[in-house]
Amino acid sequence: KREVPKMKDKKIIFSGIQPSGNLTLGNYLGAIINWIPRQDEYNCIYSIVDLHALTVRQNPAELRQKTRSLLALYIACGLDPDKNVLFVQSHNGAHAELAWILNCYTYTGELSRMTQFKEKSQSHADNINAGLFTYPVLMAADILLYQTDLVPVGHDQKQHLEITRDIAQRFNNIYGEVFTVPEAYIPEVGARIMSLQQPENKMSKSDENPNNYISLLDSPNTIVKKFKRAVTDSERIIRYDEKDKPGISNLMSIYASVVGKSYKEIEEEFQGKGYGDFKQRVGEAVAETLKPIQEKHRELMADKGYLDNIMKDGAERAENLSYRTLRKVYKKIGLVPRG
Ligand code: ATP
Ligand code: LTN
Repeated sequence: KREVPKMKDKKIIFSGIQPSGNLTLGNYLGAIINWIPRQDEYNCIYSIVDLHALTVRQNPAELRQKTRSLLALYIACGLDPDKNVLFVQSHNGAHAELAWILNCYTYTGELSRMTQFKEKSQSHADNINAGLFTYPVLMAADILLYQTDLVPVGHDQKQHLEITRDIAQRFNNIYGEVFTVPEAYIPEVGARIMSLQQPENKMSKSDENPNNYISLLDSPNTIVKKFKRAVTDSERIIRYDEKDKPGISNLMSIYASVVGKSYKEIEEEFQGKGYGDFKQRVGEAVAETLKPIQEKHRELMADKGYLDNIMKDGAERAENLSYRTLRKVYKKIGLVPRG
């Protein structure tokens, strides 16, 4: 039996990813890669946020499969289930409960300014549901339930972290110090991996065109092919310039994150070489990085009992950690204790 970490013996990290598709290289470099080195220093809690995924219509069988696969990927990427609480969001009812309450402390005006809401409303114009609108409130509940100090995410979540902080501060101003006000951790390189075919858009796992993203489960051949086809420019010089060379700059930030080189070192490595050589090398480097993850993922997916056990255990630990905050909130706002 795994131990429930004490609430404040170390600082707390919380983050989550939606099981809305196969993880992309963007999710890996923007988020997960920054989760791995912190497992000893912090108490880390990582969720598979299936309730968030429901804001876009999901196929039930696929959602179930993707949820398990994402748990296996968390572990395959290097998250040790003994050191981190890994759990499925819907397994802890406290998330939905706190989200309802926080909805009553969040203004529709601030929600309507969220860029993710605006973007998803455009890409899913036939299903602009209320869940999509209040998505950031559920995310605030995820984070605030655990008295989180630090939230490692990609750049696209910056605005959601700001609203989370606003909600926490607003609540604390009325009722006293109930919530820790969390900080975002957004990496310098890799926080905004762009689409391979449309480098002005972010790489997204729910993109309709698989050539736009690298899935962590793509075969080495597919990975190299997708990089070879990536949209670049006509200058034929490998240098970092996000504005005028978004395609090449994106490939450079991927390569920089994967091999740990600076942009300057990359420019030197490929001086006098063509885009073809560069793309080939980026593809190979990514394929090499993903190979051990894919092998571990395959092994884990074959062991349903093991994954079920981790999920069950994670849910219990998450529940234990979060109920203290939820009870405190209920008490502060005047709900009668059940006794
Ligand atoms: P969807 O396409 O379903 O909206 P997504 O690929 O954007 O999904 P999320 O589940 O929303 O992924 O995000 C999980 C984590 O990955 C978040 O921390 C997010 O900031 C990060 N992330 C997502 N896309 C990128 C990207 N292109 N570059 C860097 N980080 C990213
Ligand atoms: N909203 C995030 C996923 C997410 C999350 C969270 C991230 C849901 N709850 C809590 C960090 C902390 C997204 O769309 N990427």
